[in-house]
Amino acid sequence: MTTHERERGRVRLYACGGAGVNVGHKVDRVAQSNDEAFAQLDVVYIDTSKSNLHSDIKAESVYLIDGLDGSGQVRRENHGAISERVRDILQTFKPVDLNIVLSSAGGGSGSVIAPSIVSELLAKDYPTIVICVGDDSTKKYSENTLNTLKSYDQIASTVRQQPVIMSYLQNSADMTRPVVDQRVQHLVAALCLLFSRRNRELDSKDLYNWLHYQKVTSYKPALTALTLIEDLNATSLSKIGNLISIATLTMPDVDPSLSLRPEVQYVGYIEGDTASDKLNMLAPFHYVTSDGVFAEVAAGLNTVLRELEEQTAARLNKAGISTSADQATDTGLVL
Ligand SMILES: Nc1nc2c(ncn2[C@@H]2O[C@H](COP(=O)(O)OP(=O)(O)OP(=O)(O)O)[C@@H](O)[C@H]2O)c(=O)[nH]1
Ligand SMILES: [Mg+2]
Repeated sequence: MTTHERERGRVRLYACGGAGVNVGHKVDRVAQSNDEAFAQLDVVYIDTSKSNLHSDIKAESVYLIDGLDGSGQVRRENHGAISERVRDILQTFKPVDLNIVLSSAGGGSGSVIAPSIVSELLAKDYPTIVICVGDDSTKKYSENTLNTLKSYDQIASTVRQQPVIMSYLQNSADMTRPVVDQRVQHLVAALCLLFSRRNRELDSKDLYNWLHYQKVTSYKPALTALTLIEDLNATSLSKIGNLISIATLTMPDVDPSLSLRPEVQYVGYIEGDTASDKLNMLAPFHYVTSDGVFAEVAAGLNTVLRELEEQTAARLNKAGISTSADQATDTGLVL
């Protein structure tokens, strides 16, 4: 390393709960950890059960909350045991330059572990990004997804008063699990490029303020959408709301400016096109935080839940098959 060369950036992915472990493992396998253009990525796994762990995951990368075996989709079930361990989890797996916290929002474990970790990371002011996979295919998944998003909203606006920057993806017939998984892998790689410390003119403090936008813009800390956009045009913007802060990676000969003026933009120059080739993205590309997305997601989930409630209310109770003439023994046998 010459005196001008900066130390390579580090990214840690906290993969929480079943979906976190599954997708984190995929990210781990394709991690560009030997490529100097990317930050060094390290995936750690945190769950209440062993059932999603793969045999090639190293024991030292795993934190199992002992004595439990899943939460059975009930978020309240292990909340106490989980919150007791959060500090120990962060002692075991110390935060680095960027901390990405990944889980489903629909299960009972990852959806509690991940926001608990995020709350603690933000309390200590560590750069943090959440990747959250929602689901509205059952009542329980919808309820859990909504409450998980509400948890992040509370953490951001009230409890920590720090933005929770989240990339939200929802499993569905149109966006199947493998497609979601692929998108997560791509985003993690793109974030490793952004936090590599190899981009000219982009300092750690720039990235810190990109995430802590309340320090440089008129926006207040909130649950905030993160979107990776190659071609920032009117169509891509209509879905994500108002732009808050933008980090852009480009090449020395490609102008990074936008057709509209954001409140703040941080630009870094990647050297050579190998990195953007690997990501299959054309420079300039933008990491955009914006104030849209979650109001619509919450409205969608509320609609699903309301429809299911109406169905429940309209349901006729099926009569049992026993009649008052039937006599059961102490253990319930009708003879
Ligand atoms: N995209 C994607 N979604 C997954 C994957 N595995 C599980 N899910 C989704 O995650 C949700 C279920 O949550 P899990 O993460 O398995 O639950 P958990 O956090 O382990 O919690 P419990 O098992 O209830 O203790 C559902 O919406 C699943 O569709 C995966 O590999 N990829
Ligand atoms: Mg599980």
